[in-house]
Amino acid sequence: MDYNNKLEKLALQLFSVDAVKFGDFITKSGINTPVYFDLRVIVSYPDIMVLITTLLYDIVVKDAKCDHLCGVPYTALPIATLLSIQAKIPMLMRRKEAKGYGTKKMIEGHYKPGQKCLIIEDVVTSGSSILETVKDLHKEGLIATEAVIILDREQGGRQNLEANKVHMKSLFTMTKFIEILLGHGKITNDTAVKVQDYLKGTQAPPTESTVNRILLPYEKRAELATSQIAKRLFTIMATKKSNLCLSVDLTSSTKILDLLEKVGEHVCLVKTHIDIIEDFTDVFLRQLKQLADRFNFLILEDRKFADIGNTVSLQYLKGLYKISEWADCVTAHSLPGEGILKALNGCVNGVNRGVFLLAEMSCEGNLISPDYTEASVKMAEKYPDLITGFVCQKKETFSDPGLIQLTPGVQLESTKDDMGQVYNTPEKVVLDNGADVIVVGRGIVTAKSPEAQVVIYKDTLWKCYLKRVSGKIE
Ligand code: 5IU
Repeated sequence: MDYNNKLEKLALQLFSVDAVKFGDFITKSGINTPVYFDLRVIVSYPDIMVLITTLLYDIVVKDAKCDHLCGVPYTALPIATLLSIQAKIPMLMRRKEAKGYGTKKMIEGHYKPGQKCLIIEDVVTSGSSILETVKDLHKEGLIATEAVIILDREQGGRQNLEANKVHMKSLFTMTKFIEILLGHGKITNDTAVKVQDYLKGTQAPPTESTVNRILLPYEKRAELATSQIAKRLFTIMATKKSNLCLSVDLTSSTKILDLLEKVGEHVCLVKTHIDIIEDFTDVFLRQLKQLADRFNFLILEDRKFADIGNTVSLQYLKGLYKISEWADCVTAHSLPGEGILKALNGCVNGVNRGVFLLAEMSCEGNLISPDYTEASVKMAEKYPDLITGFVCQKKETFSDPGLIQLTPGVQLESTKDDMGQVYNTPEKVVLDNGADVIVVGRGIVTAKSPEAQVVIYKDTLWKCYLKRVSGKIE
């Protein structure tokens, strides 16, 4: 029997066991629908289970390059089990609720961060169930960018999933399914037209996660972050009520330490350019670390690594500065490709480290194109433990709510410097452009009273953030 015959057979069998019904129904989300799928009943029909498994195996699973299969609870769980056995690919199980005791683990089974997981689901409407599973897998450092499903209701799920970087393959679209039933005289033309009209008029709303990066509070995003450094930074931001990163572009170590002594309590992150300091010593680093501990901020070395992996690894671990030993995170260009992310390991001597990847720059005439930005975001997806976020200027650049948008080029007035730097206002970058952590350098450092100015920036930026998450914009 060829593929199309098997599909027809499956559609007819599903119809005959009432896994699909026509009439007037109300869906989970409260909308009326003339067609209703309930695939939970298929566990009572071993022949149908076998047919579904064979088809899913043939179209996707047999060629899938994945380390695990994971069914979306509950209907897809037995199907995932059968596929796991047939393909000899280990399965993972996602809980619906976290255990009430012990670890709050949502994913059962043995796995390692960085492994790939193929998602199995029965019916997709908005795609939100798959996205919940993806989120839980991401939290464990697993990669989930592919899903295979039985039926796509064609109500926006595919688009929602694509927007969240999940590619879906289905056995049936609703249109195809209806066509088969109509062709076999199982439903009338009227019913088929009703379903088609319904599909045209009823698209599921975009799922929460395609819009929520901008509207979610930092506490919530800490929970969604995979990178440990992103988690810590979000938590610090929420605790200190500060989304301000101070860029200490000063060439004297004592001046840096004096400044941080005065302003450290107001910032969540301190950004350094270690190679501009003229009197650098190890003692400076120790004192910087002590300030970071005392005032609870993280340190970002803005090294903008840009070489081949081997050189970057040496620049990161060795030399005078031994950046990996003291910087919680660093910045890196995506220009050299993935080798750079392999060099910047997410864990150095048992301590978590992060990377902000450059996806855009604030200066006029920079050569970064929209394609380059998109490719940088794509490249980061494979390194969920390492990537803390992106240095970028626009909210559209990425959607993952567990990642941080670090935006430089900010002053209270929009201006420029005489070497191409472009400044936007706090309102513009937080409310319009999606900035999560805002980098301010000269706006504070060269002010007459940095200790007064830092409070102004902190309060202004935090107010913008509160307005943003209140949902009263957009
Ligand atoms: N920085 C930018 N723009 C960028 C990137 C980094 O300004 O696109 I990537 C750095 C440079 C400087 C700091 O260390 O952020 C901004 O300092 P001022 O606020 O003083 O311009």
